[in-house]
Amino acid sequence: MAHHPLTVEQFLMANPPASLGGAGSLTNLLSAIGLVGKTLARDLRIAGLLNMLGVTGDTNVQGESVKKLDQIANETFVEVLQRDGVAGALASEEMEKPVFVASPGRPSPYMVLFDPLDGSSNTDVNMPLGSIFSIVAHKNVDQLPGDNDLLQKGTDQLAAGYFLFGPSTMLVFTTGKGVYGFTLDPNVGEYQLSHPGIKIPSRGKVYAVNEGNYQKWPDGTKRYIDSLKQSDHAAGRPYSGRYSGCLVADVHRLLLGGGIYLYPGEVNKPEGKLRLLYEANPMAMVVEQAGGRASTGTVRILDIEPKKLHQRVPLIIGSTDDVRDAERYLQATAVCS
Ligand code: AFP
Repeated sequence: MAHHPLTVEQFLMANPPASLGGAGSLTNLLSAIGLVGKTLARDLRIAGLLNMLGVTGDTNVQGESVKKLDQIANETFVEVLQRDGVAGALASEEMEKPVFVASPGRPSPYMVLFDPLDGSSNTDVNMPLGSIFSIVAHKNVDQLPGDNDLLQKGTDQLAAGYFLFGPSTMLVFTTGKGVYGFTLDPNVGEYQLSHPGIKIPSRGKVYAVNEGNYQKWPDGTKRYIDSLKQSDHAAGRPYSGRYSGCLVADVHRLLLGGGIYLYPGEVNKPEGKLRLLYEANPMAMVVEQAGGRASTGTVRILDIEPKKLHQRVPLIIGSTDDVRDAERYLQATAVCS
C-alpha cells in the first residue's frame, strides 16, 4: 500500500481549529497562507534565473535595504491574503502601515501579521530563508479594523507558524493544540504531514547567536555565552555553535533537536533587533506549544503588551532548561545594572 501522509487540508479537516468566522474559516485562511508558501518556494527555487536577486534600491520602515525577494514575498502575501476576505487586516515587516482589507460588505474575523522573508542576508547566496506569520482575531467585526486592533499580546494569537525554505520547503504551525510540520511535495503540490506533534527536548547541545555582537552585550550575556564554551561533560558542554542568519532555520533546528537561540539586547540597544508582533510572538507560540520557552531574558515574550506595530524585543528562545539558564545570567546583569 503506497504511503499517503495527510495533506494540511486533510489534517485541518480532521482537527478543525476553533474558527471565529463560521466553520472552516480559519482552515481557509491557513490554506491561503499555504498557497503563499508554495508560490514563494517556486520563486526561490529559481530566483537566480529570474533576475530576483539583489536589492531594489529602497529602504524599509526598519531602515534596512530591501532585497528584491523581500518585496516579491511581501507582494505575494498581500495579493493572496487580500482575496476572498480571508483576512481583514495585514501587517508586514516590509510595510510601514497595515493594509486594511475588510469592508462593511466583507468583514473578516482574522488579521495576519507576517515577516514575508526572514533571513534576507541569505537571499543572494542560496542559504536558508523563511516566512513567519501570526493570526489574531479582529474581535469586533461590526467595526472595521484599525491600527490598535493589531497590537495584541502573544497569548491572544489564534495561530502562528512559519515556512522554512531549505533543501525542502516546510510549513510548521500551531493553532494552540500542539505543533505540526508539513513537507511540501512539489510534484504533488501538497504539504504532507511529516512531523506530527513536535516536542522540543528540555535541553540541547546547540546555541545560535551572532557572536560578532559579543562586545556590545551586557556582562551577563557575555558570561552566559562564555559558559556554553566551557568543558563540562556532565552538563553536555561545550555546546556547538550553529548560526545561519535566519531565525526560522535556527529555531527549527532547536525545535527538533533542542538548544537555544539568542538575539539579546545590547548595552546601547537594549530592545535588540527582532520584531515582537511578527517574529518573536509567532515563534514563541510555536516553541511554547512544543514545550519550550521564549523570553526577553526577563519577561515572557507572549505576555508583552505591544505598544507599536514594529516594536523590537530581545529574544531568548528554545529548550526550557537552556532558556532558564540564560535568564539566570541575564537577570544577574539586570539586577546589577
Ligand atoms: P533579515 O531578514 O533582515 O536578514 O534579519 C533576519 C533576522 O531577523 C533573523 O532571521 C536572524 O536571526 C537575524 O535577523 C540576523 O541578524 P544579524 O545579521 O544581525 O545576526
